[in-house]
Amino acid sequence: MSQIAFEKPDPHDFLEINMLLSDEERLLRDTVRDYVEKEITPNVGDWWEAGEIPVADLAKAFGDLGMLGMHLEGYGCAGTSATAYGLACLELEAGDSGIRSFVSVQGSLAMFPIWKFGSEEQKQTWLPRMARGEVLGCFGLTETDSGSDPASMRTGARRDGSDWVINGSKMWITNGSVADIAVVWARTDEGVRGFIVPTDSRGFSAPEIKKKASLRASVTSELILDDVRVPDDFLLPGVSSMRGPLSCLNEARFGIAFGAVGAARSCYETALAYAQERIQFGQPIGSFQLTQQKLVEMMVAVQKGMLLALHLGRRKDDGRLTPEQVSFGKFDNVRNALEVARTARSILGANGITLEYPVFRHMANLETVYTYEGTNEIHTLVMGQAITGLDAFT
Ligand code: TGC
Ligand code: FAD
Repeated sequence: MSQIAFEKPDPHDFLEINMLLSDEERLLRDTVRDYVEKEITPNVGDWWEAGEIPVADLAKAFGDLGMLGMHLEGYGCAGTSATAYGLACLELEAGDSGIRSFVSVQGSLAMFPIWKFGSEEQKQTWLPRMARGEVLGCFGLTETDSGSDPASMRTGARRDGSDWVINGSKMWITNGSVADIAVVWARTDEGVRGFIVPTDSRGFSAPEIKKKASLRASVTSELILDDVRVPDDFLLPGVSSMRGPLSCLNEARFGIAFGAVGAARSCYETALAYAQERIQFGQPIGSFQLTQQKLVEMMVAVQKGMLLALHLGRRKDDGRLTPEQVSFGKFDNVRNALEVARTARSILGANGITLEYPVFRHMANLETVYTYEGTNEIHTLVMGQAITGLDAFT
């Protein structure tokens, strides 16, 4: 009787998930991976340590690669599938969560509201330049006293003739001080409305938030709007409720469900290589049962995270992905990535606390990822509400 010869599983793709991707998806993934390995990975530790990123270079590079607003149709955007966008987020976040944030904020949080809720003129004016990386955007929703509960925002806008006058402030805004335009959400007599605010408007300022111990390869800022005046045609006409900003969050959270797997994969692969080389008690630490258990837990988490992300990607491409399912992905993949990062840190011993390896940087970054785009607790409550029908937010 002939025996079936099984190949040994690939430690980097144990379940052969690669086979679930189309040729086009693999090509895109490899292009982004190649870019990250050449341009981001060798430099990002230094950027992170300095708390500075080469904003203009990144914007141009991502524009040239067609990654800004890549899953949007028309207006100079690449129009890829949602799954392809997710895979790009994964590869970027294998480099650094802050670099993935750069792309998510531009595409999902600044371009998407214009694409979804903007007038034809606004789309023509802004989107092609944003897709090329010539105009950078940011997304102003969170305020000092309105984080998980953005509906309690105080920033307000009132009509004054054919203009709007906006007053208030936003906090923790990615790319705030390097953006050319801010999509600002404000309370009005007509509900919550979105405004495209050029950052050189009189009364607008965006001081950068310093002393961050997480997401250091990303610019984070406060936005201050002091009697900022914009014409009526800078108002997004398509939405006048919290549905506006929350719809944008679905897009960005989807990217994070993939992205977190990238950070976890980088930690797992670093720990696996380290465990095979590091000798203690005369043997590689990978030969100890306790280390193998850690490596297996990490590998399983990465593979399961990938399957989950891909499933969400396929559902999104079919137009069937619900916000609660997005919460599932953000919730589970981020908490698991954080656990993988902490475990990898322990395998690296003292080396695990340096920036010579990516692990501590990923671990620190993932603390932000756990909190932004809806905290772990908020996504728990979104899913809790979905399965019980009961609202536990208040
Ligand atoms: P609620 O009263 O339930 O609904 C208000 C309106 O919004 C609609 N809606 C949604 N629409 C689309 N997608 C969703 N996920 C939606 N959730 C609700 C809803 O149908 C309703 O529409 P309408 O037309 O009837 O008015 O909303 P709520 O105010 O009670 O909020 C619920 C809650 C707590 C889930 C929401 O506030 C929430 O998600 N809080 C978390 C806040 C958050 O995630 N902030 C993120 C800020 S941006 C950021 O972190 C960027 S990080 C940078 C990066 O990504 O790299
Ligand atoms: P809080 O809402 O004060 O929450 C504190 C704790 O209380 C959390 O554990 C939370 O889960 C818990 N909690 C709150 N409510 C409940 C409840 N009902 N039940 C149980 N627990 C609850 N925002 C933007 O608008 N644009 C951006 O570009 C952006 N970028 C960011 C970049 C960084 C680096 C960071 C750190 C944040 C960014 N944010 C941005 C803000 C982010 O979305 C908020 O930090 C997040 O929504 C949580 O709000 P908060 O920090 O005010 O925490």
